[in-house]
Amino acid sequence: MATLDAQEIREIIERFRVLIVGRANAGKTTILQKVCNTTDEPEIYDAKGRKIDADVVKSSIKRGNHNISNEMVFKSNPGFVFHDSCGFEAGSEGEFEDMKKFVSERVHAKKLEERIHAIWYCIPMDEPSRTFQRSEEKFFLECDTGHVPVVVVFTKFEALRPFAYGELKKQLKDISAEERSKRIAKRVEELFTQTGVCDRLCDSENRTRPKFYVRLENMNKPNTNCNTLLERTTFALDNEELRLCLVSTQQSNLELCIKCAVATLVDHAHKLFGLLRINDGVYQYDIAKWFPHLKVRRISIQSDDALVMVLMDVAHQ
Ligand SMILES: Nc1nc2c(ncn2[C@@H]2O[C@H](COP(=O)(O)OP(=O)(O)O)[C@@H](O)[C@H]2O)c(=O)[nH]1
Ligand SMILES: [Mg+2]
Repeated sequence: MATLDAQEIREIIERFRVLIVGRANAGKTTILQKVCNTTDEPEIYDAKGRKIDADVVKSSIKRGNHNISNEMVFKSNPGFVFHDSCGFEAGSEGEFEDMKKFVSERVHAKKLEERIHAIWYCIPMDEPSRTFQRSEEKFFLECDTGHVPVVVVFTKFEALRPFAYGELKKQLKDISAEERSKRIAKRVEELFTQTGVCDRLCDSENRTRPKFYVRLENMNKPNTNCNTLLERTTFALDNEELRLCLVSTQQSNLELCIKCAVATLVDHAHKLFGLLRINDGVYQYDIAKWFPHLKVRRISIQSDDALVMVLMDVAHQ
């Protein structure tokens, strides 16, 4: 296929379509707002593209009949279309079946403009004992997500800290602030592992398994972003056109644009010069040396004659 530019690809795929799943209050809408750089409420359209009054949607959600095929679009970035599962855990078996049908239809949709390109499954961490509930179990056990990547988002991750702090309180007296935060961070990791959520997500019985995990915290605060979610989603897509569509649609992460541009060029160069065995390390060094926050040095490892780069993020030292 001839190379298409971002604009042409966007015309074919039209808009990047995401299904966001998770119980009520998981932080779904907050994530979508961050991705679209806005604090506004989205506009809602039905499956036929007719705008629906926001108050009508709100009251029908309250009554428990939300339509997953409704499209949410933020004025600040109409290149994204979102579908919200809207807390299906509270609903009936019928509601779950509707969602299952919608997912299956839309991940395999023949019409490109109807297809879902990514699924974000949100699991909030503010109730660590309830990370994997019946709704999660059913979704991962039964839903057919085809080739569409599912990225699991552990939301409100900072909520684990007070639990860790509460347990360690006595030990934390009379030690340095640095040591204190180290111990809390370690306990947070232990608490996270103890939830068993990752094991359950990867259970071999599951029909759907996540391609990546992302931890997000403090998304309710102004100076935070969803860059890791956008990045993981980009690299979870198995198709370069789709990746280009997502990266050129999102407008909040310039670093991601650079990463993808470089990664794609390096990949193409490898295909072209593959036989010449150009070393990855050479590229890494030549690219990394241009970035001011990276200190780059070469290390030569004799055993396999490889050139290994050590990138030290000065900002984190
Ligand atoms: N502490 C904390 N609160 C959050 C975070 N993300 C969202 N919230 C809050 O959680 C509540 C529910 O968020 P919302 O996005 O409406 O959840 P939704 O029901 O899944 O759409 C709101 O009060 C948000 O401000 C987070 O990362 N940390
Ligand atoms: Mg919401």
